[in-house]
Amino acid sequence: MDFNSFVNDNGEKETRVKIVIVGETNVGKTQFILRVCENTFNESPNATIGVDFKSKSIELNGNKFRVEIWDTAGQERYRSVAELSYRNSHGAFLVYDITHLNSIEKAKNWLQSLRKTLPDIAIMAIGNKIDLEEKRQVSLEQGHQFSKENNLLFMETSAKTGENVNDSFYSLLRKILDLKEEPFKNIKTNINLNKSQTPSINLNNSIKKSKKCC
Ligand SMILES: Nc1nc2c(ncn2[C@@H]2O[C@H](COP(=O)(O)OP(=O)(O)OP(=O)(O)O)[C@@H](O)[C@H]2O)c(=O)[nH]1
Ligand SMILES: [Mg+2]
Repeated sequence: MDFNSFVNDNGEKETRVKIVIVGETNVGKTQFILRVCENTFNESPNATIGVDFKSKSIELNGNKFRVEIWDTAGQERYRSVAELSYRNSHGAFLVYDITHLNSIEKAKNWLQSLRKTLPDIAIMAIGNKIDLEEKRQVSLEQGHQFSKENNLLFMETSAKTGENVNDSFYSLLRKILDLKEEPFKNIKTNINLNKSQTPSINLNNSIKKSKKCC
C-alpha cells in the first residue's frame, strides 16, 4: 500500500497512514482509540454502529504524519461493513479482552478476515483491560503464543488507565514505516519506549523525496 501525502491548512506536507482496529464487541476498541487520539475514556459508551474514525497528527524528525484510526463495530451484524473499511489500510490493531476468553477465540476469525483483504500488513494483537487483573481469563502467555503463531506484534493494555496504549500505537507505527515501500522502506526507526514518557521516534535515515506527492 502506498502512502499519500497532502498539504494541510498550514501549508505543510503531511503523509496519511491508515490503521484499522478490529475485534469482538465490548473489548474496548473505541476506548483504545479515544485514549490514543484524545487521551480520554468513557465508562458507559454506546456500541459502535458501522464504522467511525479519528485521526492523530504527529511529527517524527520533521516529517508530519496524519494517522487515521478506523474504528469498526464488533457486533456480528456489522461485519460486512467493517470489512469494507479495511481497504487501503497500512496496519491493524486486533483487540481482545483479557477478561473474556471467548474474545481471543473470536480474534482468530477477525484475523482471518483481515488477512483475506490485507495479506501483508503489519498487525498488532492487543490484550485490553489489564486494569481488571482479578478477572483475567486470558494469560499473558496465551496472548504471546497466539501472536507468535500468527506473526503479530503484541501488547497488553488498559484503555482505562492508559497503560501501554501509547507504546502499542508507536510500536505498530514503527513497524508500518519499516515495512513500507519508498519513501519509507529504508527508514530505520528507533523508538524510545520508556514507560514514563510519551514515546519518541528517531528516523535514522532521512526520507527520500517521494515520487508520488500531494
Ligand atoms: N476496565 C476497563 N474497561 C474498559 C477498558 N476499555 C474499554 N472498557 C469498557 O468496556 C466497554 C466496551 O468498550 P468499547 O470501547 O465501547 O468497546 P468496543 O470494542 O468499541 O465495542 P463495539 O463498538 O461494540 O465493537 C465499555 O464499558 C468501556 O468503558 C479497559 O481498558 N478497562
Ligand atoms: Mg466501539
